[in-house]
Amino acid sequence: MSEMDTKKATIDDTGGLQNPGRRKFLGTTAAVGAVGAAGATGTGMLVRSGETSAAPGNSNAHKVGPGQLDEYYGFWSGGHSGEVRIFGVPSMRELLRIPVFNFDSAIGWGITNESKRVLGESGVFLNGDTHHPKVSYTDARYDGRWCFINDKANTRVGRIRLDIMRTDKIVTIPNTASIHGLTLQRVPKTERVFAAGEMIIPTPNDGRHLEDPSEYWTLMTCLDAETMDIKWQVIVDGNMDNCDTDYEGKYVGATCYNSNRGVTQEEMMGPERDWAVIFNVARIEEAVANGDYTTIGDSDVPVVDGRGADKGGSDYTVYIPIPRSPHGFNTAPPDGKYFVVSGKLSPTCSVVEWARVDDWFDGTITDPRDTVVAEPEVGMGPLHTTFDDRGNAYTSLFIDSQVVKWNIADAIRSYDGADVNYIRDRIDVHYQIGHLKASLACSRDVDGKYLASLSKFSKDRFLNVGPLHPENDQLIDISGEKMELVHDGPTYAEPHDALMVRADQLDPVKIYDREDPFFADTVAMAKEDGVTLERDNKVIRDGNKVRVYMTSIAPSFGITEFKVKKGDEVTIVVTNLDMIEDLSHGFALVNHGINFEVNPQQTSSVTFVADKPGVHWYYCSWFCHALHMEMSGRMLVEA
Ligand code: CUK
Ligand code: CUA
Repeated sequence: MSEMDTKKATIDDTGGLQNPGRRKFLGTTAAVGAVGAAGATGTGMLVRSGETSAAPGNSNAHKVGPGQLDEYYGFWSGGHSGEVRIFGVPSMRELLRIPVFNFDSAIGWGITNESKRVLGESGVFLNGDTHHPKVSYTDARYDGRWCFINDKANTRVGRIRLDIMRTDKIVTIPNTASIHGLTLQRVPKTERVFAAGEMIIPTPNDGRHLEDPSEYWTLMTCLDAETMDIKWQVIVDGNMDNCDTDYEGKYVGATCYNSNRGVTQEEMMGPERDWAVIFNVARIEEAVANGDYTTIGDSDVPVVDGRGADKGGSDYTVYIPIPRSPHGFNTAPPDGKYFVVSGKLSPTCSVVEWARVDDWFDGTITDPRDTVVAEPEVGMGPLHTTFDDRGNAYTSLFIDSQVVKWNIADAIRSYDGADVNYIRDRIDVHYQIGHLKASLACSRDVDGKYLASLSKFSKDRFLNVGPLHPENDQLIDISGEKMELVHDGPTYAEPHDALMVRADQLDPVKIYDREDPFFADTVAMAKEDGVTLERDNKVIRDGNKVRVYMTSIAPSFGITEFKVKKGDEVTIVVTNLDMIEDLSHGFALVNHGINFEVNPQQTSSVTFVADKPGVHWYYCSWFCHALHMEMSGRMLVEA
């Protein structure tokens, strides 16, 4: 720990901040309005002193030696790289990159027919922006079926199959723009996926109301987790940011930082209070069943009207006032009794009791603010909150570049007037922390062992690699009274969120099942051609369409030479007959922009036009054998 350039934060008795100047900075509307986010960043960077944080006594053996396996799978979003990454935790070793909305040269995502079927029409986009990976639940425990992920850039939701670790569904969400918050039903299991549209637009967005923001809206979308069909949408006041569900399968809620529905920064930051909006899923689905909905433009998705913030809510929604542009929305495990909304421009977190949300919908509470049971002051720029198994919350402080640990029960006592200090600890992070997530903290199995801190700046922590610095995803041991930084994890652009699943909660396959639906359409095509993929090496001509079926067994392709005519549409289908774990091949066709993976027992295919007469070599791109270099063949294209 001695090399750490950290300062030890001081905690005063009131649980407040050690630097009144900074508190004043953000507490003042004018100052915030004047400097905006960039100024806030600068302030965070300036307050660093040189003291060292030391926290002896934590119990975790966080060193993972060569050959040792990690305790957790970490699912990291890849931000505007458009992918999802799998880390081993606590080693923070990157194990896999799973392309979702992006193009991937290594495995041929966006090149193969199988990936193009998943990408669908939205495959014309080469970019995506993933923020919030969420692993599916059964009874609020990770069940290893799927990981869902949002695309903020192109308004999509993707699903990754966790048995093969490949994306199998991508859906473009209509009537709204920029899916940001994404969350899942926890109980009894994940049957619904909730996607929060962030940016307000005219509905329908067809050229009307261009210059009339009072006609801009956004919607919450519910998808069927199994089919990925869109079940319904709810139009809301304001906008939406992050979201989460309860532990009873009744509600989904989202933060709103733009209750004004403003279009400039000043307008968005204006109100002293924005809100968290909670959706009553059963009532919404009842309205849909009763035909009490509209549709927007060409879309046939049922849209229920959940507006009514001025009245506190509607039949379907309640709007809970929260100070100053709240950001994170996180339900506390293991029982999900409370959720915590992090204030962002307010130095507070708001704790809401889900049971009181019941009371509001039942009519026994009339003021939505009465659902709030605590509002602790935690520090400057609170963004997201995560939890341990001992009743503590951990909030990321963007401006302070800290994680603050506070006790929920004490915060509630303090809100009720008791003289207690709910702050337990603070630790500096490097720097400008966004999300943070403790191990299993979105599930009943929360274990309070590790916390990942996703920091936007790494500044002086790594060798200089030019103007684009890596991010720094730090790992903090939270098993003891004091938090202890145990690892710096440089990452590429730009994880927003992460979660950890216990290693025994996932069971990915090592070799494809020949019946796998991922390539079932390709298998069906072969069958129509009378081809048995597991045996045949055949070229089938069908007019100007040519289908080349070949096997691969290390170190050879089943076909090493085939001939087509210029202008033919060529489909190459490769089936890897190797049964040995880890024996993947690749198929790269020189000067054709083609490369893709063929893992053990997998079938992969690509379709292109042979538009260049001549000899074109193909080769295996995954090092597989001593004769890997010789694993090649030629496509002969007649003029
Ligand atoms: S986030 Cu998406 S803007 Cu705080 Cu969940 Cu980074
Ligand atoms: Cu097959 Cu390299």
